[in-house]
Amino acid sequence: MATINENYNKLGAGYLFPEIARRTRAFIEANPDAEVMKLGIGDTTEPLAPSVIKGLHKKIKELSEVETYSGYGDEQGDAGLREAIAKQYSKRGVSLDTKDIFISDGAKTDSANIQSIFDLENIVAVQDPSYPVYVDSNVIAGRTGSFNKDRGQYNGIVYMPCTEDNEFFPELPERKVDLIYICSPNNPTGAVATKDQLKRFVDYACENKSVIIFDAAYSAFISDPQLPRSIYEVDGAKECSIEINSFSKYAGFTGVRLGWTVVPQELVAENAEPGKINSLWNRRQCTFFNGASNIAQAGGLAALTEEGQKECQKLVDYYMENARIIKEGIESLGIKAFGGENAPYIWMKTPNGMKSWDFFDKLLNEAHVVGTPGAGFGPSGEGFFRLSAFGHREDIEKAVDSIKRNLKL
Ligand code: PL4
Repeated sequence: MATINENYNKLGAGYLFPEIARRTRAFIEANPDAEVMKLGIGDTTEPLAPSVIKGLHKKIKELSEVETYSGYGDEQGDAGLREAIAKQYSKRGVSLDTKDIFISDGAKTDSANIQSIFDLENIVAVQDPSYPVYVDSNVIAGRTGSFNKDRGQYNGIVYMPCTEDNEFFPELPERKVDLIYICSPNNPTGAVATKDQLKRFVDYACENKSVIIFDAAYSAFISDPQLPRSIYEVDGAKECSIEINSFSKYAGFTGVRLGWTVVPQELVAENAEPGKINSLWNRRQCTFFNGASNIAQAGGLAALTEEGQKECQKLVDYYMENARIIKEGIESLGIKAFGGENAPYIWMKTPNGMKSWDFFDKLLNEAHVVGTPGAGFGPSGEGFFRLSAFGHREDIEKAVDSIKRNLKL
């Protein structure tokens, strides 16, 4: 007799982003003449960089000829791509063995799966608010109790509030925790952790034999040279941190699908000597994953050439100019807004303390603009609203203009 994984029953009815898409579709159906501007899901809109397109074409050509055709690749990823990624880290003073780098089909997959190599008894701490995958994957794995509706939290998870008072970076957890998810530049708040802030968590993790899972999917959006793009820029981080990254936002690969995860051989846990966690992730990937698409990997390699990097930087700059336009527009209405510098998300306070889902409906109905309610990222997101800077410039300008003209404050 088959039975289901009942942990799924603990989850909220729908995952955040499909729910936004559903509500948007419903609005469009009811208002077919309305022009809806989407600043909700953080999805890239601009075409791939010319070098990347060249790299993709070259690979397709190779695949189309018998002499150069290739099938399955290494589960860990293409050796040349792993080397190119290691070279990027070395520019920031971080030395990584290519064996530490595992190519993936994107940061979402790895940020959901990484928990599977840790014991179910581990206590998980998350920034609140945070990208929902961290919590949901641990709920599904069975590392939590039920959802507490009053607190808006799962029992068993330690929520680390990120508020205006702490500039959206949390204090150290008051109780001992084992797995700590940190995202910087942060989705959704747009806050970027300083080296000192990360150092406090690294010291905590080393002292407590905890493991930090550091999601750096937006690292390319950091332009301030003082801010760390990788947790490994902090002394001691290799012994206690896993880092996840992506080509999605840097190179516009949200549809192409490519990312990587660093599991340093130096990483340890209570019952794991150096090398053990690296070998577990290797084992996990070899069993569950057949490697990223060779076409996507060729594109990624092209994105990391000198030319490719210059072109991808232009894409990043484009979105960051969008971020500036959005933030300035929101602030011109007297609304407090955070992020949007070194990060592609603007984290605005809802006007008059409105509930964030109520504001979602108001913004859609009055200004025809879609955003993401802060409460969807955790209880500390209530009273906030996320606007994404990914979009065509024209649409961003139209959206800001419509908010200014039509939103009734
Ligand atoms: C929509 C902190 C976006 N359907 O594309 P990936 O898998 O390399 O990266 C996913 C990812 C990983 N880590 C962080 C992220 O913010 C994201 C992408 N988040 C958003 O709007 O918050 C896209 C979400 C996607 C989803 O359901 O995750």
